[in-house]
Amino acid sequence: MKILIFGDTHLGKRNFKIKQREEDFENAFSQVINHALTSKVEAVIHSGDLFDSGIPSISTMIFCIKELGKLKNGNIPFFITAGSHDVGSGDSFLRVLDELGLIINVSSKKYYSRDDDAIIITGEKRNGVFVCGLPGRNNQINEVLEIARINIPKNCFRVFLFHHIISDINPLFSTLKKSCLPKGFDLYVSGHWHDFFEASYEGKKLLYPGSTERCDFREMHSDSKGFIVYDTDNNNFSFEKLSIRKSIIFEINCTNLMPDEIIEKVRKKIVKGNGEMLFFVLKGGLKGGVKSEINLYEIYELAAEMNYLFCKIYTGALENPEEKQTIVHKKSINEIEKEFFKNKGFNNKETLLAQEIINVLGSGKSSQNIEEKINNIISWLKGEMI
Ligand SMILES: [Mn+2]
Repeated sequence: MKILIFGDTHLGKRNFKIKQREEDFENAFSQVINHALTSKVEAVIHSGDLFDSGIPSISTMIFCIKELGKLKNGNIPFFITAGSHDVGSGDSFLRVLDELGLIINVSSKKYYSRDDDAIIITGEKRNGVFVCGLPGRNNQINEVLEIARINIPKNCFRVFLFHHIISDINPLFSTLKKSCLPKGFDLYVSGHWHDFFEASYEGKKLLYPGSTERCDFREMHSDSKGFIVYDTDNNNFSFEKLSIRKSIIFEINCTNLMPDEIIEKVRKKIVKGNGEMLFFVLKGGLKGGVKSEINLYEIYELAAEMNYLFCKIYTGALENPEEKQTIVHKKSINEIEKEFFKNKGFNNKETLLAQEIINVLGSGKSSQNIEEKINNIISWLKGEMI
């Protein structure tokens, strides 16, 4: 049995504000759906961030409904968990797709219930594949998993689906302790991390398919966007690369150059293109003049003439001559927050209160701790502010 796994498709994203980039994201999505249909997989699993926003544009909705309709006609179930981008402040378009029978959103409320101190998680089984999991937006995820109870069915292939970063990938961005994951599944699948990543858990594979297109400049360096085809008979998989628009990045050392010389150096790099995205990262310290003298518009025009989709020049790492002596003072988050609220016109007391609220809302600590802090805020409000 074959299962196709992909995620972080971010449909509707207008990368660099260019219409063609929105189409590129759709194109990548269609390639995956076509592969699912032609290679006759038993199920498709999407690891979240189907859309770039909870309420996508009408044209994005129509595109998605048409594509998912093809899978439905082919009797291929589409399992998904809501990613961090799929959820709007109110409702999400995933609910519409769910009601239309186009997707099985295993992070819908109906799959969670309480039983005394436990949270019961259920899922769905189609074509011999059982999927259950967790939604992407939940900063209490480790606590939820500690009290979660799952009745894992037998005689089927069992997948646990989520949208969180485990510390194997990056301890700094990690939101889920791998050891908290439930045991007894045949495969673990997650999204949120936009590169392919393979780990293992309890002797089973834990896979991140990565995103299907490059979502921002940081991803422009990556040349392996794709999806996973998992074979349940031998527990092996292949990573299938997608055919996506090329991006070209040049780092230009501008040390001891004048603005005119930099423009010349950049222009020489712009040979005939074929719809690629072109990036220049300028580095080093100018010999004279200032970086605002570099006419970016002139270069952008040349890139358009030479048939690039678009061109962008980053000058953030380029130093004006007088800046070389500047000592960079690293600010703490606390200082940055204070400055932010000061600029908003907050007084000292209001700033302290705002920081305390950020502290409470952003904290993933135990509910007892939060209760204590909220009580502190309330008594503060009573005594100080009113
Ligand atoms: Mn994402």
